[in-house]
Amino acid sequence: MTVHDKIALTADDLQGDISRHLKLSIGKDASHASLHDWRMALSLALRDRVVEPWFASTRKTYDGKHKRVYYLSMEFLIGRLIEDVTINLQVEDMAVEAMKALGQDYYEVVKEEPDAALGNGGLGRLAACFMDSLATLAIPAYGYGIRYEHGLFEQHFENGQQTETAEGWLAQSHVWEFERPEVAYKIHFGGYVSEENGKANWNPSETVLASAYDTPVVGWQAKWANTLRLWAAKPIKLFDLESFNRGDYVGANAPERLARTISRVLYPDDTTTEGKELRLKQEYFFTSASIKDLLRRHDYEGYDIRDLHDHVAIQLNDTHPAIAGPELIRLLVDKHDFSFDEAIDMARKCLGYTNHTLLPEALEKWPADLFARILPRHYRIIEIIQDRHIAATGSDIRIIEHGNVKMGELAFIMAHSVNGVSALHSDLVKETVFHDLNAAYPNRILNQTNGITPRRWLYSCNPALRGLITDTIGTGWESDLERLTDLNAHLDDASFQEAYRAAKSTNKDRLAAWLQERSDVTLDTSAMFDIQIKRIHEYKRQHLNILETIALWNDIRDNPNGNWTPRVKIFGGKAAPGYALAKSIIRLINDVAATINNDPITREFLQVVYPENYNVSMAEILIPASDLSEQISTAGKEASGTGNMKLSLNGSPTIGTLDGANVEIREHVGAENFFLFGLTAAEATEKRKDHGYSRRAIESSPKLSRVLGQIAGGVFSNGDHHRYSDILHNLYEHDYFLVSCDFDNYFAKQREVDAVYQDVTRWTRMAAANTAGMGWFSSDRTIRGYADDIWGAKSVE
Ligand code: GPV
Repeated sequence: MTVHDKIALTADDLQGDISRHLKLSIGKDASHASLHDWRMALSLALRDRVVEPWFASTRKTYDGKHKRVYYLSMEFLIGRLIEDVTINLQVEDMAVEAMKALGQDYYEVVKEEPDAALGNGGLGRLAACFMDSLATLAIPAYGYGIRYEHGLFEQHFENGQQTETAEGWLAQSHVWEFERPEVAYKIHFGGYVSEENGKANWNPSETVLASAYDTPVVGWQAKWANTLRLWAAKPIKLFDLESFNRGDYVGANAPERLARTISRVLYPDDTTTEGKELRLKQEYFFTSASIKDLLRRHDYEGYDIRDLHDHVAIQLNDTHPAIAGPELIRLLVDKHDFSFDEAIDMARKCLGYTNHTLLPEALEKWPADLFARILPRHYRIIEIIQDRHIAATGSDIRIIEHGNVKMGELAFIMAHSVNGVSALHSDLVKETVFHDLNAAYPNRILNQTNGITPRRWLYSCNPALRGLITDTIGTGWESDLERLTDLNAHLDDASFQEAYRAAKSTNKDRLAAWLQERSDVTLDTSAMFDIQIKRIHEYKRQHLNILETIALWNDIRDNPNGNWTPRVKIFGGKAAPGYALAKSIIRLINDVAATINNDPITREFLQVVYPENYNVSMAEILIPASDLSEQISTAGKEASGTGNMKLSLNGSPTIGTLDGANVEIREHVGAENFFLFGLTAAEATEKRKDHGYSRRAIESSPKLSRVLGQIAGGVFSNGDHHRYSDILHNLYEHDYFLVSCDFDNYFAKQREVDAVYQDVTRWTRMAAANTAGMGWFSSDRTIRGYADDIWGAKSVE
């Protein structure tokens, strides 16, 4: 049976469904329909086809009494959904045909869909890839998160500087979701705890309603579909009639405004935390609703609460939902008569925790007084967890320390399994942040190297390469990505190489056309496209990249008749609105771009572009067009990276450090197909002990000294000598991220890249070897690892 039989669909059916939805669901006549109306109608017609597999999956889970996975995440960075669904249902051709018959261009309609940007970066996108793989592997699962009214802010550049405006994806109706008004839980905050007959009783001072919205997530070829359940905060009382009658019309709306605030906006911080009360409320809000929901389902199915761990695996995506431990214990003790020991034991059997960073500023902690004020019962429970932990292990690690509640320690102690996200990162987790807890709980820490879904990050975003792969090795790789190694037999085949180059050049043309239309920028598509796309952060070192760009510009100017390899340096990424140094780096990149792009001497060799508002949809255009992937974080600081995987898979070799998953990427694609530079994590740690290292490194590098002198001299800032004093001061006086120490090595490696790029055969082989070697990085492999090692969950069928 093909997927089309399964969902009973032909292009005619689809066309009929679209027309019917346009008329009956949207209320528009074809002659008056806008692009937006067509998109709604198309989406609804596609959604109809997801519902059957969705119901069937739910039925099978109930009938087979299968264990369910609950993935709790503050972020799901989904992007657009139409293509996701047409790809997984394998109806792209049909959709194109049906829309054409209706006088519409499918691809124009697709472009009209706003990104669901309920996440900041890698952590949120990982959750989205995991949802795709869970459905593809037919593992019964729910994603639980927050239905933010405003996702990640929109980024604009004004005179090169980032400004932010609110994003409004929900200003129009979100057709993929189903509202579930009957699924709602009261979530409490504040108040005090009293005791009655030895039972604790929480008397909260504030209550909001968590109301469910479900989006089906269909897997490859509609084999299975799971649910993404997002919670919206609503008032328990819609409207204060008393205030209204008094003539206080603003006050009458207060209950609604207050409640709604909780799910209003995604915190735009990435790998830093903001100790804000509202953030803690968001975390508890969605975690409590999710735990209550899974307990209700367990009860509804008639299972004994004492068997919860046989039916439920809860994964905490970072510490943001770490309150799940105390919340589950609270419900078991206060509502189900468990003893504390029994409840702690049960919660631990259900919980797994994934750590995504070693950066100290990202390890969540809450002022104890704030925490105790918002969640008084949980605060008490955490004290009890801490006491039992100390009594059982003799460890002197505390959860509450120096007036803070430390969420990393809480998550670690409450989980039966703690994992890092790359081999190197997991080792460092054991050696550093959780050194002592690892000793107290040996074997609790394990590794699950991140992955990416090949459906979105190859099949959907790169039709040119998709076609070549299928022509070369046949189908099946889409859900068995390690089959890409079959490409290895063709790497030296001239016709394969030519086709591989043709695919890349199609993608570069597509990017060039997109940029021309969007920003009126013209790209030289024969130049190397050198891409760094990710959040702007000191440890990711976009400044290393732009400093190297300036040094190259100098060299070209000094010798304009040299044998230069033309390059386009492309940057993409947002800075947290409050992160001043990251914003300075953005401005510097834009300033340097303005100077270099207007230089007639270097113009044919070097161009810098930085399209504003990088997001998932932009990544889908940039990644397939990339020739060189910049993964240049300070070794030991990038937990994994996932953009590194997307770029390499799409035939873009990496220039990078031995950091995060770069280490494993290099092993899989072969060291000869990876441009390695820089200090190792161990060397970086040593270097930092070497007082005055940055000034010495700068002074011993003529190229870097010259570049920093130019910046200080105002070459890129219209003579303003102070515009970049923050960056300069940082580099000379401190440079924790070792930009100065890695600079010369990086510059030299870039010149090696230039030379190899001129050898077209060698370069093509390298790029294709990257594609061939990356199969292991499918998130299907990652999810199998979690299912086997952490969840004890199985594929159905
Ligand atoms: I903590 N990550 C993120 O995107 N946001 C965060 O708040 C935190 C971590 C990222 C890491 O920086 C990446 O190295 C990693 O690949 C990604 O999480 C997914 O694990």
